[in-house]
Amino acid sequence: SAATLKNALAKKQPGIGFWLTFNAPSICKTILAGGGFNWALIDAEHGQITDSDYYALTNLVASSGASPIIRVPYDLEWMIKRALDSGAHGVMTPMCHSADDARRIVQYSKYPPRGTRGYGPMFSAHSFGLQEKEYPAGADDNLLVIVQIESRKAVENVEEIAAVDGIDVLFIGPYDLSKFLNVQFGSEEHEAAIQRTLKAAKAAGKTAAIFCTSGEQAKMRLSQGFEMVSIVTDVGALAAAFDRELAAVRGV
Ligand code: 3PY
Repeated sequence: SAATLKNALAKKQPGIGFWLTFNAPSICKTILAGGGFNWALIDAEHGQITDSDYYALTNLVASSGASPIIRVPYDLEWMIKRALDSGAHGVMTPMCHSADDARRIVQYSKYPPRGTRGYGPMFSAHSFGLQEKEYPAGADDNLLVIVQIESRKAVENVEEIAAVDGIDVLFIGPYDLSKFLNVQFGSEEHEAAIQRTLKAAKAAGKTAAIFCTSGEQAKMRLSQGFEMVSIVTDVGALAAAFDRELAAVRGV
């Protein structure tokens, strides 16, 4: 299961994943049981997930054959370190606004001499099916560094961000993007920013990715050339199913 997503992307297969926000291995396992995903996002930015949940969730996702990606709350060195040390196959940072931000994130994600990641591979090895001593040699190359493009400043700098060596994926956060652009979700300006990011990623040979809220939307993005998409969040799917059935019984 090691590096499932990275291998899929290298073979030009779509990376199809979902968002986990509950700190509940039982929910995670239920979703993964059917198979078919090549990544899952463990959300410690907006989700109910924190450091002490990481290890169980990364290993559970990896055991199903998908790549566990952790979204850290912020792009701080210690946060990235704790995510990677817990067995994430990739780290996602919110709010990357510039090439300087991107270079810092790469630095935090790589061991010396490339970067400044501290040495502590005792637990990171397990989700790759490796022993501690086998992990460090491949870590810099196997881990995905994923930055979110979700602000006006990020879109203005997106070609430079895409060119930063060590950045693997530009991941659009469309909800924050609409807020930071101060335009309606789905408006012409919103879509233009999305398309500019897609183009910049492709021109730099990086993976273009976007958060979606349905399989249909994700399919549409794949047809536009995006290579990595999420379909739903655990909480979103659960809430929608309950709303729908409650409305049915109440007859509204
Ligand atoms: C956004 O749409 O802003 C995201 O980051 C997805 O959670």
